[in-house]
Amino acid sequence: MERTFVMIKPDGVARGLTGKIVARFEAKGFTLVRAQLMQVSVELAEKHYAHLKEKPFFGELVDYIISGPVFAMELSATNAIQNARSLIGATNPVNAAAGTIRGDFATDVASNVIHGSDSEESVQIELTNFFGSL
Ligand code: DAT
Ligand code: MG
Repeated sequence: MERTFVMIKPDGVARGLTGKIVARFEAKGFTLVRAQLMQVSVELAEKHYAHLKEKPFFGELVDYIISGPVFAMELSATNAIQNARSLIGATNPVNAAAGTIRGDFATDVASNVIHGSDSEESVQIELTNFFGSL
């Protein structure tokens, strides 16, 4: 079993999509290990998106992720990282296939409803950043 970090972003929580999204992961075969509804601080947001610091949309991205509570999750499954990315869909909802979370619930890359870690290294960093422990 592998674990991954997934976060429903503020627009997903505000639109009442949390239950539907968690159900999709459970239906696929993921186990929910830990979860918390939490407010992201500016410091955590800047750390989480540090790799995008030079992008023109960085400020907007930080403002968005702190705009309301997020639902942070640790999920476990076989090939959890890749399976979660497949369920989530392409970064830009325009390119996200129907049946994926972004394909079904989002239209705009700047508010694309959900985050999923992209590597074992980012899982470790993100679980630590969001839950305070591995
Ligand atoms: P992903 O979330 O699919 O891993 P990423 O790590 O490249 O994608 O980018 C993180 C987030 O940054 C992404 O979910 C939405 C935002 N983002 C990426 N490209 C963007 C763009 N061109 N304009 C606005 N926001 C963007
Ligand atoms: Mg990413």
